Amino acid sequence: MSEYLNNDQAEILKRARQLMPGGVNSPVRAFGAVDCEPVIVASAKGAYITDVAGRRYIDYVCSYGPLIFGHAPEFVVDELREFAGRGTTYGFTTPHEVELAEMIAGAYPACEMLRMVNSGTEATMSAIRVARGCTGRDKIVKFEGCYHGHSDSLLVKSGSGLLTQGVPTSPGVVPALIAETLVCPYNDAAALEQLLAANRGQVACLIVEPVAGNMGVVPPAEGFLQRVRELCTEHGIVLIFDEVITGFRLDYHSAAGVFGVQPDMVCFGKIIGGGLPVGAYGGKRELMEQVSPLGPIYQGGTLSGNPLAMRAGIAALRRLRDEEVYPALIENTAYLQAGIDKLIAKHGVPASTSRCLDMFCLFFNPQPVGSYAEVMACDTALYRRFFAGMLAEGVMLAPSQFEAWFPSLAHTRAILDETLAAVDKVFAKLG
Ligand code: HOZ
Repeated sequence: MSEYLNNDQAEILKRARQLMPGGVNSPVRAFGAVDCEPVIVASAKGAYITDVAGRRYIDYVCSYGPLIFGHAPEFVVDELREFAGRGTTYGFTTPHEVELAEMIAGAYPACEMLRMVNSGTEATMSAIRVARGCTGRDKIVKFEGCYHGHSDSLLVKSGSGLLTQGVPTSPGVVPALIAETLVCPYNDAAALEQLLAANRGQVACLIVEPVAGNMGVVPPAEGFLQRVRELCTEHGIVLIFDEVITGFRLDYHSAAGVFGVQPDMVCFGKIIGGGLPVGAYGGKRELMEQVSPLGPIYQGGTLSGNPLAMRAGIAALRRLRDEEVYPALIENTAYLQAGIDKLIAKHGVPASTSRCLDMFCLFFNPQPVGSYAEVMACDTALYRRFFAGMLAEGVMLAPSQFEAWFPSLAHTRAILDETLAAVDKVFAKLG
């Protein structure tokens, strides 16, 4: 048992493991890839999470992206306090979902109409259904190492937890569905061109994370997204940007705004709920008008547009409109990267860093990482040792080499310096 685990944690874990597979509700939380006992979180505030034993960690997981202002920012908590007493779910339309939908559509030109759902998985699953329904085609294209949630069609050569568990295509997905999912190497426009030429007239949609954020952080190569856009237009394929991580995180206008490429459809996730469980999918009016009850393509949900999640999202997006937010977040992330780069050089650690604006990753691969193959070449055993060392120093990283780091605005310069001091110490022991 690791030294940071006290009896209470052990007891909770024992009970958890009796009832939930691996003791968790999402595989990455089992800490299997880092050979540690999982941390059981009691609370979180700002840049810190605290476990049930009272141990505090600087948190770079930040719920995998949505906590741009850190944990439990007062303005979100106040909003929730104000609205919680008015009812937590109704099963009817509210003004809140209209307000949030207007904010999202106002920031994202391709998102002319949208539907709120409860998670990124629901959003991507629904978007591909719309694309298939509208085009009458069955095949979809995704990229190796990109993760779009856990719906059947998308669990093929997937990133995130599937990479971490070493099972990129999940059993239980019927072979007939796997056959409809064409997989292409990320950042390889020539391979995509060939794939589409070989499947002309059969592909409904292409789904892509504009910045791959579920195999660490792999930014799009120069011109890659532009070429993807051109090819989709040429082949009559619905281009879907999965902006579950990048939407309102990279910029108020999301990755589409940053790279100047508008998709036909877009999926959002936890960020538009200010950290509450939310997702949304949307796109061109002619596509979204095919969704029930306007059109025949069915999708619905009792909790969709949940009033509390909408209020938290509205509160977060209002703050995100502040001009200072993104430059400050990018500055924090760049500071962290520059500090780690210096320490890699100082200690001769076989690692490199990757950053796209405010998304960051430390790869245990000495070469710059720009593809799935290069991600797979990372030394995961070394990451395991690094992770354990950082945890012992009070810094919480994602328990997998294949996840991004998400610094927040609550990560002050002092906290970042404390993190870098921890990296310095841990790197010194890795040699
Ligand atoms: N990469 C995942 C989110 N995009 C990690 C979270 C999870 O699977 O629980």
